[in-house]
Amino acid sequence: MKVDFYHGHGSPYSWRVWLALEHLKVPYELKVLSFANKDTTKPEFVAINPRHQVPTIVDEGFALWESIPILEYLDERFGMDGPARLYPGTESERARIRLLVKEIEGYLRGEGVGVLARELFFKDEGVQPDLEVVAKSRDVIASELRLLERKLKGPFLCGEMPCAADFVLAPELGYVNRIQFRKPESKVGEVVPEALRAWHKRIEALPFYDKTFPPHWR
Ligand SMILES: N[C@@H](CCC(=O)N[C@@H](CS)C(=O)NCC(=O)O)C(=O)O
Repeated sequence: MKVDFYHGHGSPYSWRVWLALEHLKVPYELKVLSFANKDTTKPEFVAINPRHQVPTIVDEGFALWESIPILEYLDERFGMDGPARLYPGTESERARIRLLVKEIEGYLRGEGVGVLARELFFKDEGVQPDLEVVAKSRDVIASELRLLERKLKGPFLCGEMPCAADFVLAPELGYVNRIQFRKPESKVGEVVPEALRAWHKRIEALPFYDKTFPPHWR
């Protein structure tokens, strides 16, 4: 039986889960919701997820939302006996991955990329971005990426294969590139360290990456 995966193109949270489903080779049914059409607030979706957010999955009648609990569930449900893991290794190695995930979520996204994207893309029509907020969030992105660069353990954040932390980081670099493309004056692309640029190229080269890329960003 396939897992239903409710997704919205461009959501960094949902993108994490799509990469993870592919990595684990989980059979899933992609259900794309349109933010423009307010699909997340329609009664049929709210009946599944009262918080009306993507990502949401339904596995044999069990509905789950919040990207990080979803990653942990998918790993336990499909990773244990499958071809790949999201949280591989010993107890301390798995704890390290959870720590990276938490830090990427809290600092890089929460205080950096999310703040910058809101400031540049999601303000009311005609309201100018606050340049102090732009500079501060870019500094956060720069320092968080410098820290993360040192966490690479080979080609990926936990070694030879990508893990949950890679799939939480990947949409953030996707967003940094997107912001740089649409708002070059932000100069945010310049703060990505060399080793993470190379890491991002390896992520982009994964056989399933391309289909997860937001179509309206092409
Ligand atoms: N903390 C949540 C955040 C999910 C989230 O914010 N989803 C947004 C898109 S980026 C959403 O579905 N918004 C639609 C709505 O609130 O109706 C997670 O990690 O999954």
